[in-house]
Amino acid sequence: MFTKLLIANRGEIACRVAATARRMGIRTVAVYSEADAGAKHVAVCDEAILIGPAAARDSYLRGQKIIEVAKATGAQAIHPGYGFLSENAEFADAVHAAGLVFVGPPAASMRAMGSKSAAKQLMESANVPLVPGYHGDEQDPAFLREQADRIGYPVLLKASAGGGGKGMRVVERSEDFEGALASCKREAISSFGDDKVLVEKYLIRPRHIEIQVFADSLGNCVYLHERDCSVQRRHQKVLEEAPAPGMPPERRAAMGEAAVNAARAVGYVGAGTVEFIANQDGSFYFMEMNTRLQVEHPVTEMITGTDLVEWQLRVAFGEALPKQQHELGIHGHAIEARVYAENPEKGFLPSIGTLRHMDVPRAVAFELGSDGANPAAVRVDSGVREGDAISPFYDPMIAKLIVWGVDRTQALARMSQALSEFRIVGLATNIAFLKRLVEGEAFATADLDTGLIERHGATLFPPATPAPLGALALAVFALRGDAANAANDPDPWSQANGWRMNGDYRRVLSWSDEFGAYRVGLTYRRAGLEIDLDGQAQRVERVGHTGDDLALRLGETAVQGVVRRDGDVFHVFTGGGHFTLTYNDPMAHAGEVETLGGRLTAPMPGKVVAVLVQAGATVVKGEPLVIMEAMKMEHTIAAPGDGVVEDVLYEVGDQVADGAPLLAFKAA
Ligand code: MV4
Repeated sequence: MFTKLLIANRGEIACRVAATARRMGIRTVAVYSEADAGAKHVAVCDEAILIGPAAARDSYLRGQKIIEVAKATGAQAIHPGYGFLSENAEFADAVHAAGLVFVGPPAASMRAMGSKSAAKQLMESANVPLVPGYHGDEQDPAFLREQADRIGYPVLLKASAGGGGKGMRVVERSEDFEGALASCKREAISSFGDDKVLVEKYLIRPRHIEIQVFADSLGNCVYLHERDCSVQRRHQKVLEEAPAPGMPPERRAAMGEAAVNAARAVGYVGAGTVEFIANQDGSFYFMEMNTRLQVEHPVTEMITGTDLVEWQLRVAFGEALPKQQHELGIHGHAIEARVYAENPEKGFLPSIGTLRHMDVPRAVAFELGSDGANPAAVRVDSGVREGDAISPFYDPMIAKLIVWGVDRTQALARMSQALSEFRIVGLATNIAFLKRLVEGEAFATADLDTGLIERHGATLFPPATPAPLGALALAVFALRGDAANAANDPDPWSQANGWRMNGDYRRVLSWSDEFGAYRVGLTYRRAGLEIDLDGQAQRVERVGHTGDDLALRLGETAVQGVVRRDGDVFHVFTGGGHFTLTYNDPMAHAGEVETLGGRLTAPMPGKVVAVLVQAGATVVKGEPLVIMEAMKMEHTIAAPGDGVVEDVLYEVGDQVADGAPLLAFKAA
């Protein structure tokens, strides 16, 4: 086996490959750009070499430089991950020419699958089912229109050199054909430099079902079953799962064998994915083959109890496949969600920023797989850590969240729970969107097709709602740090029961968000705390906390959640939602307090409603000392600096005149 592997990638896939290499006792070499100097993948590898500036074309796409680094560090093999150079035949050739091993398929297989129409012609001869259509070299418009009439409308025009949905046109009627063809050719020539077009029967509400295949260099080739990747947005996968809901075993075998035929037809070696498009009735057709390991490979690993990167390394080293077809059963169900730094409410714009806070879901106890494999029930593959910035130079993926369940129902429940535990502060994410997707009727009932997200836009992008009282209550308790140390903190201020030295008193705290200000009234009674907002009042008390979770009882309702403070911004995660509340801290105006020779005087006539310190207390700048009520407002008299309160001159309930000295204070 190799002793040293260079990983020619970054982010989560580089970390993921490094994890397997380490487990196999293979040393790893990372390459990184200037923007990634402090990145996680650099930290997890044994060595790391800078290969250029931030831009991918000056770093991760510099094949020759990468090969030089491999040779200089004594790496025997290069793993390309996915994206970047992973499907670059010239790079694969150059790696071989340098006497190194490219962990992936032969360059010839990449080239064979590179052109859509060439691939389809090859598949036809390999008995792989194709969508009824024409993908030959004849491009005469009248001829192509005859083909479309023969196929039957609606038909789909596709640029042969196209991909990812670019350069496609749906034609509903024969009379529209030649106009659409001309438009499709214009786009193809400008986008791909090749205006060759193919015509296909247009599938309505299709599903995207792909088969993981694996071939070794000794002639063995197996399929590791299917993944349903229908939940996409603009040809970007969002959720993936294995196995595909509702897949009958005989169809699974037929698709698997077709995929193996496709792989054999191009002399494939290594991990590959054959993508099919399927009708709702299950009929399936070859779409394309991806000659690399895919982002969504973990769902396959979880249901088959395999490590596909280990398979890649063993096969690249010349070993036989670790398992044969009959040893590859399906155990349970796995779902993957791609967590991105993007803002669904703003058209999924990437959200650049720093992960000021990142809670990842706790891995649930292992479950025994059918063959003794232990798929971790919750897995997070991530290339970033709390405190990292999401770089604007690359794909804004934060992590892949993968869950396993004994069946789809359990996997769904675990995904929903795991997404609730995935809390990020510092930039916008798609987590709430993913949660709405997973919990939505369509996905939950496996009513899947590639148009799901588009069709359910209204429920997936609900208008933002004002913070509920429960969220504000959680923020109030977090303000006091109740979640942390109320039990043993003598400071009367921090007691959540709010009881004060004498009598009830009420104060108002103010938060705001895009909906405006929330003036939250807190009335401290001997019986406990009452919270009110817009006239709605409820008793509230803390009933405990587990870890970071605060648990409150609001009236008769249980409220649970986590609050993460980022300065004056309170991020309240509760009920599956995330509310961003900015605290309007009256202390912010502490400077308005007059101090005469160390005495702190009343800024106006009023009533003392709280005395928070006793004579002799050592205090720090800004610490609340006395609260006065005047003109229906509350005024907190704060320590003007670090020092000692030498004397407290009034009690709760006392009326004080404007300018009256309230405390004797001695600055430190
Ligand atoms: C299709 C199709 C319907 N009918 N072909 C999109 C890009 C490429 N993967 C092929 N694609 C499609 N080809 C026929 N004959 C619908 C799509 C399609 C799609 C396919 C898979 C996953 C997501 C998709 C999103 C939109 C359209």
